Amino acid sequence: MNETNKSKLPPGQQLVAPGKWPVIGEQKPAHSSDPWTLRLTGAISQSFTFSLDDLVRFPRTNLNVDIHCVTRWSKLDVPVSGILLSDLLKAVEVAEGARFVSFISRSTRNHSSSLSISTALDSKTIVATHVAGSPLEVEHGGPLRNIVPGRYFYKSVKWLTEIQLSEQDQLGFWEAESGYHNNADPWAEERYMAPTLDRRTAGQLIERRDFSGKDLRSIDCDQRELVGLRATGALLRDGKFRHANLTAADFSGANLSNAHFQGANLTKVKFVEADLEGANLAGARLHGADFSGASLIGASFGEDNLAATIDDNTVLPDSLLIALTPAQFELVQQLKRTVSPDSWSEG
Ligand SMILES: Nc1nc2c(c(=O)[nH]1)N[C@H]1C(S)=C(S)[C@@H](COP(=O)(O)O)O[C@H]1N2
Ligand SMILES: [Mo]
Repeated sequence: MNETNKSKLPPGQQLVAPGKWPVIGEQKPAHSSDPWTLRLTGAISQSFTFSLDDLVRFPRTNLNVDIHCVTRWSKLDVPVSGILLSDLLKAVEVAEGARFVSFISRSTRNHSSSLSISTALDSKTIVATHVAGSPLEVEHGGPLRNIVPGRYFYKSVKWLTEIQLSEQDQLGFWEAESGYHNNADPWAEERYMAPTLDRRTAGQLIERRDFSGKDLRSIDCDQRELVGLRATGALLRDGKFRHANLTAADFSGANLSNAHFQGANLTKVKFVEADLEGANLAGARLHGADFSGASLIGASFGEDNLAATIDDNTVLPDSLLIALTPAQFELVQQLKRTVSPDSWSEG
């Protein structure tokens, strides 16, 4: 990585391979036979509905955007073009008391995200129609998505169909559902809101070693003795398990995105079908751990000379490793070469 790229990479982020752009979250818009429109609604003098043809009449702007996903992958200098939010808002009269803007998707769950109007304008929020001179691909939000430069990418809603101005903030889909931070500044690592879990409940669950099916986002289990923990299907985004002993724990189907496992003992742990996007496994002991079917986008197996250790019973199929960044992919290949290659288990 050159010096310029280094200074453009916020803390805890890693670059994707050149030309690679992961598809995250919803994969396609809601089905509809109506032509695409963009509505401006809420705290404005009058609602507007623009067709894609109407939008052609607005001034166009080109921006080089750095994409930073909350699950720790970044893609720098993406040449985006479209219409600045500031130019769109010139067409309407924004009400005096309006402070917030919501971007709403034509998707099955009406996916949305919000920002203060001042943050949205200061960040040069753009309604993007093209990337690198070609129409935005559907899986990345075509025909329209808003892009908020300088915020985690969940603020950039795919298949944008409505921009709603309001006096009060309305939390977006991920912000409400998963505790993603509402400000989302990658330089301040604003990934998650403070957890709501009370210490007593957490303490009892840790005592019983049963997290199965529970919502325990951001739970703090650093250095805990959790041998044989049952945690199938648990919601453990941002969970803290640094230097914990999790020997033979079962995290099958659990959501462990951005979980912290640095230095943990993960001997014989089951991560079958688990979401490990952005999880940190640096220095963890992964002997006999099973990652079959797990999602590893943005996951890390090592940092600053501290790598995970594996053995020939670790199940970490190559088909999963293609989700890693190039540096992490290379590191895991190296780890694999250090254990007896002929008895390697491909799962
Ligand atoms: N409609 C919609 N927009 C969305 C999402 C989603 O699930 N649905 N996911 C968000 C998240 S979490 C990210 S990181 C980016 C991913 O965009 P990409 O798939 O183009 O990389 O879209 C954001 N916008
Ligand atoms: Mo994301």
